[in-house]
Amino acid sequence: MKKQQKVMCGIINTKKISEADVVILGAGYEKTASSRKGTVNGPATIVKCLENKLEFFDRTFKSEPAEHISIAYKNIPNINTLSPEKALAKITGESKKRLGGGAFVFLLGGEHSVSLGLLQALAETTKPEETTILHIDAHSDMRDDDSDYSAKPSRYAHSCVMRRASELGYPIVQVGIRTYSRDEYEYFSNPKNNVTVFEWGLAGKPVSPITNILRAIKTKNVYISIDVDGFDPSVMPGTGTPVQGGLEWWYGIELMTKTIAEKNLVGADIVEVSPMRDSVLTEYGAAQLFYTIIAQKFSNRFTQ
Ligand SMILES: [Mn+2]
Repeated sequence: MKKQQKVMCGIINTKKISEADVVILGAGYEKTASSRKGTVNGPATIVKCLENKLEFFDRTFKSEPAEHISIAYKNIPNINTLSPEKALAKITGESKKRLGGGAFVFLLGGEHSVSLGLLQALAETTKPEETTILHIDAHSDMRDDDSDYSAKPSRYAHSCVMRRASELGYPIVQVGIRTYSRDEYEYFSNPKNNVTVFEWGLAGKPVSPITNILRAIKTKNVYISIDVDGFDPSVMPGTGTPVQGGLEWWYGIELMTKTIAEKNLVGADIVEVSPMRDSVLTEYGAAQLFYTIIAQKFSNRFTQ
């Protein structure tokens, strides 16, 4: 008798990873996390929402984007016991494999350090100088190392990820930033480092207009890195190091869709989802962000 195929009825709609338009890579790594843990479960929890909880129909496009895009999920196993360097090497290797097959790679963390794995892979095919990272976060993540708060200092901790990306040559535009150290301040204030920071909540300028942010992205290519703590904790409560006064939900959605409509999105990640016992808001929000980003990226397939 023929073996019954499992019916794929969610937004993740294929198991053929090598043929998918979009490969979601699950990187549940959290070894350098400094506060509340739990991001190791982030990818699986977001994927569950994508499998059977989110609405298929997109009211912006009046269409079912997932019917026009093949989307696969691949978890990168056994990385949480590794050193940051070894975990990153695994993420880079897996990313290269999927990029080489022509897929758009969307990384789900895990802590923010995992983003560097995909950014390193992308740097091998396109010059980093030609891709701007649009970085949504409460934190600058521009430390040189985490020795000011960790007993075992690392230069690949989550709080250092954008410093390492900057050193690779990526221009960076940061949005929603509302806490940083002196070391980070000095780094991003130096024009040589090509970092533009849109801080939230400084006197007289609580929120920056989206047009100003788009103007700051000088390259055609863009990579979007979303730390969910960039959003207000009322929107994304399930995260390790929350900071009050973040991005409002519809502002974030509009920033994503307008950026992707104007630019060429080459990769993306959503990190720092740490599922809570009493709230599912964060994983639902992350799943919706994923679907919104992918729908906009592939919208020419279902619009005139
Ligand atoms: Mn953060």
